[in-house]
Amino acid sequence: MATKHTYKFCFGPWNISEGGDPYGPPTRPPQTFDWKLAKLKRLGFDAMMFHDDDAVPDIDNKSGQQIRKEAKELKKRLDDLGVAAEMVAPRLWFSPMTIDGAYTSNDPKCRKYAIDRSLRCIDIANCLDTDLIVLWLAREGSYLRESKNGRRSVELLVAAIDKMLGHDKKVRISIEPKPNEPMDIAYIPTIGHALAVAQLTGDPKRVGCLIESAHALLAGLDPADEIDFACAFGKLWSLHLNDQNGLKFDQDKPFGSNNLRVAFNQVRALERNGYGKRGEYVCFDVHPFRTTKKEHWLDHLVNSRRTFLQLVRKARTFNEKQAQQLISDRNYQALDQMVLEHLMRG
Ligand code: GLO
Ligand code: MG
Repeated sequence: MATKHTYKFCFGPWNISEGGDPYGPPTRPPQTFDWKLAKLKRLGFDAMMFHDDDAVPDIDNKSGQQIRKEAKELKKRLDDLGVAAEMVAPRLWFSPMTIDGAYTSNDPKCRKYAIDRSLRCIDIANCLDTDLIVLWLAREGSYLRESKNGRRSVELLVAAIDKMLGHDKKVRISIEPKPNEPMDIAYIPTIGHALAVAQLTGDPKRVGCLIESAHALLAGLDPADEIDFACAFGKLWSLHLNDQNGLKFDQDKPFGSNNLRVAFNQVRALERNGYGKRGEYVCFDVHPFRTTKKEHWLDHLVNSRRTFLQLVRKARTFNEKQAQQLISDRNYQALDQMVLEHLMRG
């Protein structure tokens, strides 16, 4: 029987995007960070996730002292609004220093930049009172395999993570795998890869993972299986729910938008593993469609949360006893129909 607990929700400032894509300019005017923050609580969310430069803009041109000062000012604003900081992620894919990768760049100066910036990111997390750092390894891969050495890249990743673990004895690192985009092929495409890398670090207990539904789908995997796999290791520390229509660009559609059954199975996996009971958040890494009008700007977030909660209800009212009988009888045809009818019932 599913255990009952309430979930806490989160999104990041980049989830209120302006509609630009590689083929055309923004379709909505920019909104300020303050506007986004003010909306968060009102929409039923509890926390915000941050890139280091969402928290401290223009971070590369500021001293360590200035960065900590601005992060503390942000913390005060978050406290006043009753909003927590879920995690901080070093945005290692914008700078000219990370054109050829960050931790796995072929240029030692660029690798040093990436590590130094990650340590500043940990300082920001400290000021925001979160011990969670997320590493989406955006440019750790290659456009052509001959340009890098895969074995060395694993060693460089481990060395970079070890530097972070050494910088702060309490920090936890969550690796967010993705198989491609922006790279042709990435080095850490799945949760299995992320957790295997964790084992090579100096303190594997403090290295876990973050699952994004769309990234699992892009790797040809079922996100629910990725959730169960990570939870079997006690390593699912954050979650980016969204949806994806097959092997296309990373679409970041609203949760459940493309495949309700796959979404239902993710929620069932979260329920059976007690995700959220140790303070983990359900984050939606979703984007509004490019066509979205200004007045409907936040609907993808509201809808994702609403779908999630309805699927929690569906997971909790799923007739497990009947399902077990069908499983014992090996009547998977009836089980299939039972799931469909359960999802179609109002
Ligand atoms: C892109 C990623 C991205 C990360 C975010 C946090 O595909 O999902 O949105 O989650 O930058 O590091
Ligand atoms: Mg993500």
